[in-house]
Amino acid sequence: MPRLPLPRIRPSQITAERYFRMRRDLLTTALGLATAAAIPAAQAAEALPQGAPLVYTRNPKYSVTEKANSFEEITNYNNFYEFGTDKADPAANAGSLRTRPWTVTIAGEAAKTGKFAIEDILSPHPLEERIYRHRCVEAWSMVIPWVGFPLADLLRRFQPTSRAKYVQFTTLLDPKQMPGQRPMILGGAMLDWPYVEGLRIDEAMHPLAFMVVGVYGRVLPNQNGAPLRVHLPWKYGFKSAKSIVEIRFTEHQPANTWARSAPGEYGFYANVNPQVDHPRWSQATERHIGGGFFAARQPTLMFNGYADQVAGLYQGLDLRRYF
Ligand SMILES: Nc1nc2c(c(=O)[nH]1)N[C@H]1C(S)=C(S)[C@@H](COP(=O)(O)O)O[C@H]1N2
Ligand SMILES: [Mo]
Repeated sequence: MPRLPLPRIRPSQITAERYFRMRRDLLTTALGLATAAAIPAAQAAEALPQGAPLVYTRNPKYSVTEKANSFEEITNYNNFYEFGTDKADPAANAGSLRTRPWTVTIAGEAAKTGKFAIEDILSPHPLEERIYRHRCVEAWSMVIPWVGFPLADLLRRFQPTSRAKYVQFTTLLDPKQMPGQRPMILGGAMLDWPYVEGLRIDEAMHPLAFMVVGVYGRVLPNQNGAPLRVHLPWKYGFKSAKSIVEIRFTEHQPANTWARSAPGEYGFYANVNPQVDHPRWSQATERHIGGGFFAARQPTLMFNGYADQVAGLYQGLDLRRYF
């Protein structure tokens, strides 16, 4: 039986203040924690080159058994409008994104807020691999072996207050590094930058909500959202913000970029739902990337196949209205 790499320390068991003052090795000895599966110090602290191997444990409980897409497919067919609107643009243009040094601001309705080095964001979290379905609103899909850790474990460390009803994620804003953010080129005028996304706090705390730092056991390539992106496997891909620089706890539903650009087409919830069509195309089926151009489309599953796990989050919610 593979051991589940669940955190052996709850963030609530240590005060965040103590945590942030301590070096990760100090933390290890002072609290006697096993860090076998946590990101080794060198792993977290250095400017990890893309493709560097990560230490992780596979998590079968949260993995599908379908065959994963190839590394080439996962890293060459992307949506990351900051680097262009064509599926091949992010692989061609994202290489120059600098992912170290990198800071993440924690803001809003939480006891612990501030600006943190990515090393401090990552170091307490043991990494696990989860094979997740990934369904884009444009009706294509993949199966991806991500490496990361539960989003809930990260959020709890900052002690959200009772007013924290939502979480907003913000992507880096840097037109120098992100050509798609410059007006007039690569469709840069299309969206409001920076890219923002949001979740209800109970969605963000759901055990499936995953903070991703790698794929196929290696540091995430920039085009997939390095150094830090979320993945919500039961939602359309656009909910999963890439290259995150801010996480904000809010009392009110935060804006999200695609809904802002076309509110009739993209909603806040964006749960994968074969019964609710996009106004311009059906969501009943999807094209599996790698299946070949003439391969039969496959049926799209309610909540992307995760209904058993997430349907309870939406009891009593009209999914046609809250699409
Ligand atoms: N910052 C940012 N995040 C983003 C996007 C984007 O354009 N910018 N595209 C979204 C969409 S539409 C999808 S389908 C997924 C694609 O993730 P992948 O390229 O790793 O498959 O990223 C999402 N996150
Ligand atoms: Mo998407």
